[in-house]
Amino acid sequence: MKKTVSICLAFVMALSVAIAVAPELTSEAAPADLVSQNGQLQVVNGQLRNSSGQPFQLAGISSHGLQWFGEFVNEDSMRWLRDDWGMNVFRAAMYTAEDGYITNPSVKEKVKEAVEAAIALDMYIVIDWHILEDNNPNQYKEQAKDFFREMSALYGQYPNVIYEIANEPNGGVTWNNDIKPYAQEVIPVIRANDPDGIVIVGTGTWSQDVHHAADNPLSFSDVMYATHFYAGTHGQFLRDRIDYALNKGVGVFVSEWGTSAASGDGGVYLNESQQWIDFMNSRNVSWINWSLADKNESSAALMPGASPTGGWNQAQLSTSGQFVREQILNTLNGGSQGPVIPPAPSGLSTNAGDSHVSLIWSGADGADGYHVKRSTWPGGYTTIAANVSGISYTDHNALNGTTYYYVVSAVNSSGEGPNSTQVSATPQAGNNNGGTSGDLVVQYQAGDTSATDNQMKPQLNIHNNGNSPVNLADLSIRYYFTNDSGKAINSFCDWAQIGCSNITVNFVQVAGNQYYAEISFASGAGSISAGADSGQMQLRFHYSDWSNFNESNDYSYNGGQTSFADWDQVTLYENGTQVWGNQP
Ligand code: IDC
Repeated sequence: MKKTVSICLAFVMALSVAIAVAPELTSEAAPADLVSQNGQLQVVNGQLRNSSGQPFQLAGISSHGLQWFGEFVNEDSMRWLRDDWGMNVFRAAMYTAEDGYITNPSVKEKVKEAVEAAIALDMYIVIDWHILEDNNPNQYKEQAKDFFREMSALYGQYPNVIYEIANEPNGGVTWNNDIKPYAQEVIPVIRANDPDGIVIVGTGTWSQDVHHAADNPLSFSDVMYATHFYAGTHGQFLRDRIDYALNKGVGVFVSEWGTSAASGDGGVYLNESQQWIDFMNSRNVSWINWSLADKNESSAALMPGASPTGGWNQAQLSTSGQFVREQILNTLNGGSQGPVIPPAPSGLSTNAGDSHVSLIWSGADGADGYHVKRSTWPGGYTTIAANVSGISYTDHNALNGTTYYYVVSAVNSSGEGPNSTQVSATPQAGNNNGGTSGDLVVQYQAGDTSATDNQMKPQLNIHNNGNSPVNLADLSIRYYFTNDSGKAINSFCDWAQIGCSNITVNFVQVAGNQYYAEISFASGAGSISAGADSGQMQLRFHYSDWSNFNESNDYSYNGGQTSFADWDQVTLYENGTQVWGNQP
């Protein structure tokens, strides 16, 4: 009887927690830059503004050709892009030619899926009529009119939708002779269903001739003109054309750009891309990167084989993808709005010791720290440690024989994210040999902060949070890096408290240029007592010809960490079982 009552009470309390939390979740799902806050966008004096007339910027990514890489376009991937990349617009690129809509009309279903996902996710969505090989938009003008008639009829009432009616006219097609007349026929079709939706019109020479449109603009309101650039190919001349158009009060939208050369490959050209982004952001010009695909070309944001539904870690993003994600976060969330609230930490696990419970979890993107919460029943948690800076915690305030329930949340300056999945543990007297997972922590500092000199200097320490000693000979550490030039590498140990002669470093090739240094210990290294440290190990790696490394793309390198702190981008193994860190 008593048991039933307490379960009921727990259930009621859990329910009331859920009810109390619900409104907060709703407001979290609507950060300041999404549709519910900004409504129907408008163009005023060439500037994109929200429904209340404030200047407004969109930043996001485009699909690759939906006929080839449509699998990456779905509500899950778009939710991830919204929450982890902080983006507020997605572009569905529906090729007309090259097995696209003209010969394969079913690709339209993907466009609908993307639009409906964007509506559900409170994001803006560009419907892109992706002409390319078919250089003149008039070639399939009737199909374009039918398509946009249907899209605007279906979705015109939603402020989420933006129409891009001609991706990139090219091949001698001019604004005055071809593109403007085409737009004058297609836009009224859209306007019949959606009187105020934003329309982006491509310009000549693969959407580089925005100056021609600026000299002879359309008379419709809420129209913008496309400029597309690829950072390895297009530079100042094209920025000058954008300024020319903006100075004439004509709206410019960079609805496609790449970090690569114009082929979609080569580079990547991150310095040039940064210059472009600084330029666009300083002028409040909206931009969309090419492309969300795992194709083996440098402009693709994902590494080959990446999941089609999001959840990508850094290693699953290409150099371009990592850069673009950062840029979107900086552009939309770096200002007064602050960073996005971090997601729930994943992978929380416990290890029950004697009068203590050790916890370890995986870092959440964007987190500055973690709150550890506990309860003696599954709900109603109390915070037992706030703003923990690492990804582990040992609860020393635990009674043997009591079952404790734990969750962890991530926090940053914008607020606290949701709780992780709950885990439980019951400490027991004499419980010292149930494995040390969660008790051991690897700490790291960068011994030199130059990512491009001829040495890597990882400095490491193993801390034992448990209450029994751990044999160093049972442990090994992996430090992950890219061997960019593929040359032979030598290692040195400059100093180690346990004695350099007790440390062995082996370099292991995982795949391609992906390597790790495996650091293992001789029996002479001894053990780490409960609560104690291995002490510093100061390592140094260099190429046998002393040429320079590029550490900036090394998973385990963190040039910003110049004093010892927990570091989960190295992994630790005890008798072959991983007990710390996240593999790349
Ligand atoms: C490229 C793709 C590439 C594909 C090619 C042909 O990246 O994989 O094989 O199209 O369809 C554009 C176009 C865009 C191009 C991109 C890179 O809008 O479709 O994608 N690009 O070449 N304009 C300038 C560059």
